[in-house]
Order: sequence, then structure tokens, then C-alpha cells
Amino acid sequence: MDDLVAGLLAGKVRPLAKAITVVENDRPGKRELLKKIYPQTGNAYLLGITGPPGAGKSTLTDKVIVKLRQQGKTVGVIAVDPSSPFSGGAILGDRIRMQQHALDDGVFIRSMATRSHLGGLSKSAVDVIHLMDAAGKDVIIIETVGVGQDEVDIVRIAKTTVVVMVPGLGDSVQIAKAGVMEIADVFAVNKADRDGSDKLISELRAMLDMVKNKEKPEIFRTIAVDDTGIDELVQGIYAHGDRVLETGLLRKKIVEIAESELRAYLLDTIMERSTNMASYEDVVKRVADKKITPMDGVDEIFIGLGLQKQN
Ligand SMILES: Nc1nc2c(ncn2[C@@H]2O[C@H](COP(=O)(O)OP(=O)(O)O)[C@@H](O)[C@H]2O)c(=O)[nH]1
Ligand SMILES: [Mg+2]
Repeated sequence: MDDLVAGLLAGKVRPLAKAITVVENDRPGKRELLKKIYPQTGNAYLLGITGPPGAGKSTLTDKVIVKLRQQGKTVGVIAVDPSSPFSGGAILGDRIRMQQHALDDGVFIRSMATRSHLGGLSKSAVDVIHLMDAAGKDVIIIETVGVGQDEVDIVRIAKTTVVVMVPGLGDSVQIAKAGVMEIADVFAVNKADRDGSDKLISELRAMLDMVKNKEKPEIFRTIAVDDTGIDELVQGIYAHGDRVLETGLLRKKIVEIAESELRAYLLDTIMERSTNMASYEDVVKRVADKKITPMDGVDEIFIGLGLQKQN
């Protein structure tokens, strides 16, 4: 364990890969490992990249990595694929799209399927972020598909979130979906080589005009496949990051992240302990049979767990 932690903190590739396996597979030692590295986290720039499937997120990520490497920054990437862990299709695609970095020790890419869990952050994704952070990655890119709540939540922990959009996917639907307006710090209108990007941008602007109490995100036009607009996008990302720092929002965000992490663990812990209780099934059955209300069921479970019932 000590060797693993030392290697990880020194930024070595193998220990990081090993530590990620421990965390993802819930191996023994996970808790101790996270405890040891946790004080060393909080230094990476967490960058969320989200948007609909096929928007070009992985291609864009790949191009952003190139820029960051040119600036001498080390990069971690977590590509979260919510599709079936058995299909592997998108994960394979990510590997292919980012494989130019396979031999670069300054880039660590991990694709993972989201596990089924009860709402909130995908804990293992967050734990993997902590590991990469402790391993000294300067920037950690979290690529998620902007569909489910899990993905939105993962992106919530990012300092800057880029929402990738493409023309012709039913623009207003795209824009209205999944609280895109709330989560976007920066927009990338990708596939600008295709028709309709002007229309998409003007629709976006119109939507943004209606959003109050929030800084208007900058919109960048990109063609990820031929590296167009990537410099500007990276600059826009850093400009946003600087504003977050200046406005003192970072501390607020850090506390929010801590809170949502705590919440995810709290929920998981309660669920794990509850479902391990002998009477759990019985409580479920009685709720199903309308014998007790779910509220009363919760009281019973809490009492069973030795938690005091509130008045
Ligand atoms: N025409 C065009 N195709 C693109 C562009 N960016 C990405 N693509 C293509 O769109 C497809 C999906 O890209 P990918 O990065 O896997 O999308 P993701 O699902 O959002 O990660 C791939 O075939 C890319 O080559 C672009 O700017 N223009
Ligand atoms: Mg992808």
C-alpha cells in the first residue's frame, strides 16, 4: 500500500493505473488508499466536456489534450460512457480517437462505464478523479454524455464545463435538454463545417438572453476534426477559470463538491446498510402491500440501524 501511494503521488503511470483498478472494483484497501491520497487532492483543473452522443466530444478532447501538452501540462481524461458496459463500442471509439497519446506519460486516459447507483455522482468516477489529481495531473478532463442526471452531476464538479453542440440535431431540443443552460460555462458549437451552425449559434444566443443571474457563457465555433477553433476554445476555458477564481466562486464550488460527494456516500452507505438488514425485504413488502407508508418504512429502517427517529 505504501509503495502504491508513494508511486501514485510521484506521478508514476503504473501505480495510478493500479490504484484506479482498486477503486473501480471496490477492492480491499480502497478506503485506506483514498484516505492517504485525499489530502493531496484539489490541485487539478477539473474540466467537464459534455454534450449529445456523436457531437465530437472525444475528438475535441483529443485536440484539447494536444494544446495542453504543448503548454507543458499533464492531463488526465475520464470518459464516462453510460451505455451498457458490455457493448464497449463507445469506449473503443474513445481509445481510437485518443490513441495518439497512448505513448505519452503525461497523458492518462481512462474510459469507464457508469455503474448503476442511486442518483447523484458516480462515486467511482469521482474517486478516479481524486487519484489523477493526487498523481499530479494538471488538468483532468471529464467527458460525459449529456443525457442522464449522473452525467450532469459529474460535470457539476468541474471548474469549467464545456457543452458541445452540433448543428442539425434538433437545435431547440438540444438546447432545452438536461439543464444545458445551467451547466454550461462555455459552449463549443462543433462540426462548424456543417450547415446550420450559424442558426444554432443565434438560437443559443436567444436562449442565453433569457437566462438571468448567471454569467453568459462564451460560444466557440469548432471543427474538432481539423483543429479549427481549438486554440480559442482553450483560451476561453482558461478565461472562465480565471473568472471563477476572481469572483471567489471557487471556494463555493469546492464546498458544493464536498457536499455532493458526502451526499453520494451518505446515500450509498445508508442503502448498503439498509439492504443488509434482515427486515429490509419485509419493510419493502409492507410498503408494497400498502400496510405502511414509505415514510414509516424509513423510520423503521432508521430505528433498525440504530439511528434516532426525529420527533
Ligand atoms: N464533420 C465533422 N465531423 C466531426 C467533427 N468532430 C468530430 N467529428 C466526427 O464525429 C464523430 C463522433 O465523434 P466523437 O468524438 O466520437 O463524438 P462523441 O460521441 O461526442 O465523443 C466521429 O466520426 C468524428 O470524426 C467536426 O468538427 N466536423
Ligand atoms: Mg466520446
